[in-house]
Amino acid sequence: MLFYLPAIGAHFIFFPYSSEGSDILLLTPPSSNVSLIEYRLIGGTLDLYFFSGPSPQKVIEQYGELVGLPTWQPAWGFGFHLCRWGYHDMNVTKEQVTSMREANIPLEVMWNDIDLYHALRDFTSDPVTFPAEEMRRFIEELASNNQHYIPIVDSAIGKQVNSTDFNDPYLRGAELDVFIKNPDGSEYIGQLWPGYTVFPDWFSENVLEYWTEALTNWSNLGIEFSGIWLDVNEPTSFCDGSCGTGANLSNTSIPTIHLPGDPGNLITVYPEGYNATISGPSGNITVNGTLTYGAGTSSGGSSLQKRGLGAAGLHGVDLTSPPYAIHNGNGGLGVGTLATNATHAGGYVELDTHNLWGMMEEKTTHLALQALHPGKRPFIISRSTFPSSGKWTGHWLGDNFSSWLYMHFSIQGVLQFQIFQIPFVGADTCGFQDNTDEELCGRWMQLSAFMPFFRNHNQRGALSQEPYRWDSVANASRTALNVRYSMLPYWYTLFANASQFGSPPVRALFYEFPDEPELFSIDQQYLIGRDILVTPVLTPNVSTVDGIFPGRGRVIWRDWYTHDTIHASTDGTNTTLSAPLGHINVHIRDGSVILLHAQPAYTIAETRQGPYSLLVSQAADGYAFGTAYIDDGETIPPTPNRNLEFHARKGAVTISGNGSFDVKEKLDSITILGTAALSAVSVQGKEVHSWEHMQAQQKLVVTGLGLSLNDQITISWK
Ligand code: MIG
Repeated sequence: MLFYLPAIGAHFIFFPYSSEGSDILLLTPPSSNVSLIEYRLIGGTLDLYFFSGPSPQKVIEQYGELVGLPTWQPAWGFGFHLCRWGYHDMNVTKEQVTSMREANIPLEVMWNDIDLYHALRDFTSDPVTFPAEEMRRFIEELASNNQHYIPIVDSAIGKQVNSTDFNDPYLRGAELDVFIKNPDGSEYIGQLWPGYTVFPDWFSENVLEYWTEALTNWSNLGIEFSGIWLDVNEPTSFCDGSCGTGANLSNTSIPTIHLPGDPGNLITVYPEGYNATISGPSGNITVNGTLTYGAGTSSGGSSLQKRGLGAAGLHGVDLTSPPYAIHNGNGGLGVGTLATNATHAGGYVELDTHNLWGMMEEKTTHLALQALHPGKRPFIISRSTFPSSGKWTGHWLGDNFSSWLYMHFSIQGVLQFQIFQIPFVGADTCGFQDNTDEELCGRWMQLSAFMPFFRNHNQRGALSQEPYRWDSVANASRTALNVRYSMLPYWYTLFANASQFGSPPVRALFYEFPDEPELFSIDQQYLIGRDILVTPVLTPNVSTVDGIFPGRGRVIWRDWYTHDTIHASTDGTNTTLSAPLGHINVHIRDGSVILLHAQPAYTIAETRQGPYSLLVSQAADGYAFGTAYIDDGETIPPTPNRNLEFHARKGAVTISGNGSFDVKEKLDSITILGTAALSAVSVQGKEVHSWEHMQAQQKLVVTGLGLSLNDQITISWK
């Protein structure tokens, strides 16, 4: 928990390190201004750590020192990812890649969900719908276009149902003795999509060998993935306890599942404000040119109750749970997951280690990917996390809903995971559960373009929501992706700082302005690093948005697109900004220098092969400062890199650097905001004429530079 102590003006984190189930209660007795935190643990040890800050950023960094700093992400991971449950064969999957290209919306990574699997089993591909050799060709074609492929890995391994059924990942795991057991040493058999399943035991001796072999075999089969999506790793089990022990495994009716979108489980809910009676099931904003959004009533609040694993049903307290029943809101501790008496190598029981399962899977997967692709940064996105998960994986925020409420929640989620040191995080853009609509999806594509992990993911059977489906969403996506890809050097530097120092890439406003209490509760805006303020639209049927511009008038905020100075309220209250559909407000803080890609392209690789530009946003006294970290974007550090420093004062900008990485792409242009009228510009001491000055924005743009970022650079004007 991150706290602020007004009396001493310091922030601190108070962190209980325990993997036990627990209740953590924040109690504020009536008529008291003192809050108490009560920890109720059901076992294990409780270590308390205090991090004294004093600044919000410092406490987060200090916490990172304890749990481990975030893994380095490959540059391509910052591209746009497209996924859904329901790309039911290879052709449909390929069509997405084609349609994205035709719509000229950058697609970096194509994903498949469990549709890919044969008999819903891990490490397979369906021989009819996803033939492995054709998948190999498809993925190789992606690779030849600088694109990537990511498949899902479920937590449970399908048990063989009879003597003629072979499932190598099961057989090999049994042979290597890597599966979780019952207390009597027999196999623990739960249930997931493939029916009866066993679960890898990450404590077991051979599990890394097993997992590496399984992933390698899968890749060799033709599923030549660049990264891995780890799902249902709480881990999920659909039945109570070891339900397969003693059961008839060839009973093919197990489990009885009505997949979303199938008859009996149709998806009929739309976002707040969407009027399906008027607009029909299309999700479109307009019918015959008439705006329909905003016509209905909000349904957002009720969807909160639908969170959770669902399929297991409600149960009384499990006999194997301890006497104190924690308030987990889902019945007994084994509901929807492994029973508390499931037993690991070394005799560890699930009761004590449950919360570690996902993190240990992430670590094992990370090491397996390193073995498969030596020297390359593993790319993993995982659902379950625990302190130190960030060392191994990124995270998506799980099954959200296609609603304005959940789009808003995604900001809180991303901010929380910065504190947790799992900074590479994002929501299912346009929403997972229920149907999205054109307006929500357009706004959400723009918001997520300014989040670390950017993936559009959708529920099986819901309205299709790829960004090319609606013209307005396509436009909004192209615009926002263009900004995102140009900002990549900035994101990349922020993540290098996260991996080296634990600094949070995405920040709540008060991290940067801790003396302005009006910012403490702001979760509708956020900062990317120190310098970029994002003010998204989070409600339907509006064309303006309110936001606070931190600094109470002492900071000059400039519009990202126009470079105009914002005339914001100076007393910590809201300023209203124009925000028509297709426009997301982004502002640049003064005193900043940001390195950009000058030619954002279709893929990250092509973008990185283009030239750089520099954006200098001077403070009133001319001061500005920034840094950039550059390397090859894929090798696990230590690897050659270059650290650049940018300094500006009235009349000059200098660039200096150190490191052994050879930056081949040239600095093409520089934009300096906050310059008064001028008559001459010099580059490296020589006067140049390829410049323009715009008085309205006090903007100097110098083009045609062709400078090497390996050299010291000085640009001056008078
Ligand atoms: O039990 O693989 O959160 O993203 O599409 C549901 C199907 C399993 C849950 C994931 C979701 C994924 C879905 N999975």
